[in-house]
Amino acid sequence: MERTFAIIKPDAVAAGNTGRIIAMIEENGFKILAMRKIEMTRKQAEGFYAVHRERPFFASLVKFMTEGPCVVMALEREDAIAAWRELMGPTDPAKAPEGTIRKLYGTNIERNAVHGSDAPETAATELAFFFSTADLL
Ligand code: FUP
Repeated sequence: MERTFAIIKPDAVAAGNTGRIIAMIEENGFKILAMRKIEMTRKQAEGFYAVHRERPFFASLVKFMTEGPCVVMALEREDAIAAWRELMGPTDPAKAPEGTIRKLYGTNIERNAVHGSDAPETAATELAFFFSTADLL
């Protein structure tokens, strides 16, 4: 079993797609270990996306991620990191295959509905950023 970190981003929450995305997560065999609806502060968004801080889209990304509530989740499944990224689809919804969450609910490369960790190390860091050990037992 593997764990990954997921976010239903502010665009998808505001559009009323939280329930449909959670249903897709469960239909695809993920167990939701922990889940919380939050409004990210600017400091949290800047910290979470610190790896992108030199990129031209950073300020806009932080603004988007703090514009309204999002849902943070710890997911567990066999091969969870790769399986969740496959279900999300690629970063740019325009390039996403039919049936993926970003194809269904994403708008553009920034407003792309969901986040997922890209490797075991980032999954561990991102899970610990939003959840405590006691949330993940
Ligand atoms: P992903 O792992 O698919 O979420 O993609 P990245 O880690 O490359 O990017 C993280 C987030 O930065 C994306 F979800 C949206 C944002 N981004 C942009 O806004 N513009 C870009 O050109 C690339 C990424």
